[in-house]
Amino acid sequence: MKINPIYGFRNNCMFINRSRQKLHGGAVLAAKSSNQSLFEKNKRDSVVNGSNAVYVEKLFSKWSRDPGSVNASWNAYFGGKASTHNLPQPKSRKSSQSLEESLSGGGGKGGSLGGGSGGGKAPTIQGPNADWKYIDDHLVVQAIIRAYQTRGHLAADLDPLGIVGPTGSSLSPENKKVQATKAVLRQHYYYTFNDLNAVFKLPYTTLIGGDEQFLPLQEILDRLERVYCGHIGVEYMMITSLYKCHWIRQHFEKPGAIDFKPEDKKLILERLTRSTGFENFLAKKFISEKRFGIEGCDILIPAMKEIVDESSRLGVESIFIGMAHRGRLNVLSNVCRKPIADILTQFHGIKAMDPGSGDVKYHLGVFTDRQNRQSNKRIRITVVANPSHLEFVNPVVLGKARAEMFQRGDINGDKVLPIILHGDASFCGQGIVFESIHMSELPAYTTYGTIHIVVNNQVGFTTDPRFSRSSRYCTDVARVLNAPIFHVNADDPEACIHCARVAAKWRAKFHKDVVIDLVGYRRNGHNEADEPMFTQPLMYQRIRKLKPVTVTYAEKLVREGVIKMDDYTAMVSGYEKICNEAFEESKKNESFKYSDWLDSPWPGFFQGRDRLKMCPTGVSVKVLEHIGNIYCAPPPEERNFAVHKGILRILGQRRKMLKDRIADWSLGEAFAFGTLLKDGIHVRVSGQDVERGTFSHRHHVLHHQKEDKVKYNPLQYLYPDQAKYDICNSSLSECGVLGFDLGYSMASPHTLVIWEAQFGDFANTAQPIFDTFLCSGETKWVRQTGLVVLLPHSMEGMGPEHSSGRIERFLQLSDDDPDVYPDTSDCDFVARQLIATNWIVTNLTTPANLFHALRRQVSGGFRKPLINFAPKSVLRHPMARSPFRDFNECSAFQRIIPETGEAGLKPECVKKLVFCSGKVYYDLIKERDDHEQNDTVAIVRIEQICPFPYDLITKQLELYKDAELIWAQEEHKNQGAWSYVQARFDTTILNFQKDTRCVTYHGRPPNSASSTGNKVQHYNEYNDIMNGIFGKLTEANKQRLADQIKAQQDRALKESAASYSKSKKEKVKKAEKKDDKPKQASGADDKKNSKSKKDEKSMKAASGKSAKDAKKKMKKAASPADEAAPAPKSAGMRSAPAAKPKPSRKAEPAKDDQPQSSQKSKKPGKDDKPDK
Ligand SMILES: Cc1ncc(C[n+]2csc(CCOP(=O)(O)OP(=O)(O)O)c2C)c(N)n1
Repeated sequence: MKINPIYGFRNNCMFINRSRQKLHGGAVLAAKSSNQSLFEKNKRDSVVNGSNAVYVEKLFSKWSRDPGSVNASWNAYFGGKASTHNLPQPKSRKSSQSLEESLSGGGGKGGSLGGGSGGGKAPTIQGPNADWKYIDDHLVVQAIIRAYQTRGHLAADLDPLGIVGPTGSSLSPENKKVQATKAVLRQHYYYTFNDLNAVFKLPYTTLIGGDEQFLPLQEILDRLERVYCGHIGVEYMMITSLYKCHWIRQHFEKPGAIDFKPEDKKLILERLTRSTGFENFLAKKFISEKRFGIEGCDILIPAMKEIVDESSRLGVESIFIGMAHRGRLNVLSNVCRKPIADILTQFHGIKAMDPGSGDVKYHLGVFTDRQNRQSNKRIRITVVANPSHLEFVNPVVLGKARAEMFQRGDINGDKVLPIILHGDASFCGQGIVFESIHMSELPAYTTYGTIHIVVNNQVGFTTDPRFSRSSRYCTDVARVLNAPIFHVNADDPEACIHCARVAAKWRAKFHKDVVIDLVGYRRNGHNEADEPMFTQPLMYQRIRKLKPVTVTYAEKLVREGVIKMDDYTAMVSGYEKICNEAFEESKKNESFKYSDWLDSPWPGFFQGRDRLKMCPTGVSVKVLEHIGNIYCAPPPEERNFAVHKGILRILGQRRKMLKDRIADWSLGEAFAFGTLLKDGIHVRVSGQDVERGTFSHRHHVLHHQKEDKVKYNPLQYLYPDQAKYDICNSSLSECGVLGFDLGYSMASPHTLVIWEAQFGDFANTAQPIFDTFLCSGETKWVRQTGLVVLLPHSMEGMGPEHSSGRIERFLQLSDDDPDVYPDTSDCDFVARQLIATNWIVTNLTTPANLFHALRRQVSGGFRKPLINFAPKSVLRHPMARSPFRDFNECSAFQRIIPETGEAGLKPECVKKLVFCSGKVYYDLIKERDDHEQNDTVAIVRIEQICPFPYDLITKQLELYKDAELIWAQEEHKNQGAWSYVQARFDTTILNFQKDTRCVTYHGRPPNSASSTGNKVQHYNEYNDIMNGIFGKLTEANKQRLADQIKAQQDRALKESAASYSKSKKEKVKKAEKKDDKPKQASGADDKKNSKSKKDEKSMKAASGKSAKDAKKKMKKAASPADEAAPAPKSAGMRSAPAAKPKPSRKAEPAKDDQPQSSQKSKKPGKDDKPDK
C-alpha cells in the first residue's frame, strides 16, 4: 500500500467510487457507526496509521466515555453528528494573519499554522492535541475550490455533440465524467471526508457562497460543479492579477450570476430565430449557392448582438469586426443590419456599375451607422472586407480600430471596440493570430482590448481537431494574452449570452482582450454543397439527430412558461415574412455598386474633389529651415538631456548640411514628415527598429544617456499646432505589423502611414498582406489606402538574404498593361495613370524625390499604396544629397531624372543611353567618370517604375535618337525591374515611329538566389556589368585613376600631418602657459625635458603616422560604418577586395542656382575629401 506523500494516508483504500456514492470530486465519506471499534475502522480507514494509532486510540476511549470531550470533527468521525455550531470556527485562528507573518513568526503573535485554536499565542507547532483531520479537511476543501477554479473547465460539458468528452477521451459518459473530475481534482480526488454534510468555512478566494460564509461540503461541491463544469468552462486562473480573478468570480461564481429575466430570454429567442431563420431562408431560395452558413453555432448572432448592446451601453460608439466566411452574411444582416434586400442582390448575379473586380459575397465589407435599440445610442459597425486567407484580416482590423481611436481622441479605447471572429482550425493554425494578439499590450499597437469569438464547430474543412492541433483547446494560443477564455457550449443559449455579456463588461472595465470559445458544430458540410459524411460520418450521424438550438431553446422557454409555442411559431413566420419581402425587393434591383459595400467610407473625401488635380508638393525654403533647425538641434537646454556623443556629432553634421542648404536622406525624410505635420497630416512610421533606423541613419528618438526611458523626438516639437508624429519600433513581426499599419492607413485619408521593413526581403513573410490586401484591395473592395512601404534594397555584397526587396514580385503584381501605350497627350496623363494603377512602385535616388513622393501620397484626391525600394549605402552616399532648391515651391516629384551632365548638353554626341533605377545609378556615374565617357554615355534614372513613365521615356528616346539603348541593373536577370520594364520599353519604342532599336540588358545573369554571399564573386559580377556597358578601362584610364588616387593620398597625408603638428603646437602652447606659473617641484624640469624629447620623437614619427591615418581615413570611407549600415562601396567596386581602396566623392556644397545633376559629373576638387 502506498502512503500518500502529502496526507500520509494510504490512498488506494480511501477511494470510494464516485458513481457508487454519487459524490462530487471523489470526496469520500463512509458513514461510521458509533459502535464500530477503532480496530474495525482501522481496517478500512487509513486516517489511523502506524504513527497516530496510539493517539487516535486514546481519543477514541475518551470519546467513548464522553463524546463532548473531543473535538466535534472527531466526534463526527467516531460516529457523532457534525454541526455548524460545535465546529471550531476558523476565525478562532488568527484569520487575518498573512502568509508572510506566518512564515516569519508574525511578530510573535498567533503565528502557528498548525494550531486550531491559536488565539494570539506565540507560534507553536501543536502536536498530538491538534485536530489534524479537521484542518486537513478545510485545507482540502480550499484546494478543491481552487482546483475547480483552475481546472474546472477540463470537466465542463462543452460539446453539444457529446463526442469529445470533457477530458478528450472516448469513454462511456459516466466514465468520462469520472475521468474529468479526476483531471480537475487530481490527488484530492482520493481524499476522504467523513461527512459531506459537514459545514465548511468558505475561503475568501471564492464567491460561490454569495452572502453565506459557511456551506456544507455537498453544497460546495454542487456549486463548484455548476459554475465550473456546466456548459461554461472558464479559463482564467493564469491571469496574474488577483483583482481580475476576483472580478471573474463575481461574474461566474456568485449565486444567480447567470440568471436571466423572462424578457431577456425572449430576446435571446427572437435573435436566435433570426439567426436560424436567415440561413433557412437562404437555403430554401438559393439551394446551390455557397453561403457558409452558421447553422450549428446559431447562437453566434445573439451573442454578438449582446456584445454590441452591452458595449454600447458602456460607451462604445464604433465597432470594427473582422471575420471569415462562416456566418458572415448572417452577421451583416442580423448584427450590422445591412438591409436583407442588398444582401440578396448579391445572390442574383447582376452587374456592378462601378469598375473593379469585386469579390465573393461572403468577403465583402460593410459600414452601418444606426440607433441601437437596447442602449438607445448611436453605434457604427464596420465589418472589414477580407480575403479568403483565414485570419489575415486580424491585424488589419486592429490597426483600423487603433487609428479610429486616434481620430476620435479616444485615448483609452472607451469608444472604439474591435471584435474578431475566428474559426477553430484557423485560430490555432495560422501564425498571424499569434502575431496579432501579441501586439495587444504594445503601446503603439494596443487596441485596449479586443473581443475574440471562436466559432468552434470542431472541424476545419474536413480535418478533425486531433489532426489539426496539438493543444487541448483551439484557443490555447490566446493564453499569452493574460486574459480570460470562456469556453461555452453553443447549444446553451443563456450560457453563451452570459459569456458575451461578461466579455463586453471585461473589455470595458479592463481594456484587455478576452476570448469566447463557442463550442458548437457545423450542421452542413464545409459549404452547403459539401458532403460531410465522406470524412466525418459518425459526427454527422449525431448532428442529424440533433434539433436546432432555436427549437430546443423555444421548447425550454415553453416549459418554463416564459412563452407559448404559438409565440415561437409567430416569431418564425414573422421573420420569414421579412425575408420574403426583402427577396421581392431585391429582385427589382438591376444593378448594384461595389462601393455600396465599402468598409471605409472616408466621408467628405471623395465628394467635390477634382481627382485629376495633382497638388504641388514643394515648400518654401523658410519652412525647411524652421524644421531643420529643430530637427538638427539637440534637445533644448531646459530639458537637461544627456545626449550620446555620437548623436551630437550626427546633429552637428546635419546642421552643417542646413548651413550648406543641402539635405541627405535623413534630412529629406524629416522635411517630408515635418511639412506634413505642419499641414495637419498625422504621420506614423512603424516597423522594426525604425526609431533609430536599421542603418542608424534616422535617430528620430534620442535617448537620455543618464535617465531611463527619457526620450526626445524633435519632430514632435516643430509647431505648436502641428499634427501628431508617431514613430514606433514594432514587435519582430512583418505580416502582423504590416497588416496593422495597413489597417491604420485605412481609417483616414489624411494620415501618412509608413511601414519600413528591416531589410526588403523580410517583406516575404508578409506576402499575404501584399497579395490580398495591398495590391488588390482597391479593385476587390473599392478601398483605397496611401500606405507607404519602405523596403531597403540593393546589392552591397551582404549576401542573398539582405540584398533584395524583390522588386520583381511587386512589379509582377502591378496591373498596368505592358502592351498598351497610353494616351500621353492627355494633360492629366500623370494623374490618370496613377489613379488607374493598383500601386506605385519606386526606386528613388535622391532625398528630394523621397520628400516629394511622400508628400504626394497624401496630397491629391485619391490614395494609392507606395512601395519604395529604400536605400542602404545610398543613405550615406555623399552624392545622394539634394540641394534645398529641389524641395522648393518650383520643384516636384521627378518620375525620371534625365541626364543633365555633359552628355545631356550634347545629346547628339551620345552613343549610349543607359536607363537604370536605384542605387546602381551611383555605380554607373562613377564608372562612366573612370572610363572618361561622360560626354558619350547618358544615364537616365527611372525613379517611378510603376506606373511606367511612357511619356518621359519617349522624350528620352527622341532626345538620344541615335544612341544605343541599355537597361542596367545590379539585380539578376530574373529579378529586379527588367522583366517589367522590358515589355514597356518595347511598347514605347514601337509607339515611337520608325524606331527600330531595342533595349539590351546589362545586369547579373539569372539566379535563384538574390545575391552571392561571396565578396569576390560580388565584385566580379559588378565588373562584368560595368565592362559590358563601358568596356574595359584603357591604359590611359588606369593611369589617370592611379594619378588621382595618388594625388588624393598625398593630399590626405599633408592634411593629416598639418593637423597633427597643429594640435602638437597647441599642446606645447598650453604646456608653456602652465610653465609660466611658479614651479612647485624641483624634478619638474627633468620631467618636462624627457617629455619634450618624447614629443620630438613623435614629431619625427608624425609623417609616418599621418600616412597611416590617411589610409585609415580612406579605408573608413570605403567600408561599412557599422555592420548594419553599409557605407557606399561604389568607390571600391572595381578594385576587388584585395586592391587599394579608392576614395569616394563628396558632394559639392549646393548652390541654389546649380542643377542637381551637375554634381554628379563634377570631378573631385579641393573640397573632395573622403566622407566620414
Ligand atoms: C490561410 C488559409 N488556408 C487555407 C484555407 C482554405 N480553407 C478555407 S476554410 C478552411 C477551414 C477552416 O476551418 P475553421 O477555421 O475551423 O473554420 P470553419 O470553416 O470551420 O468555420 C480552410 C482550410 C484558407 N481559406 N486560408
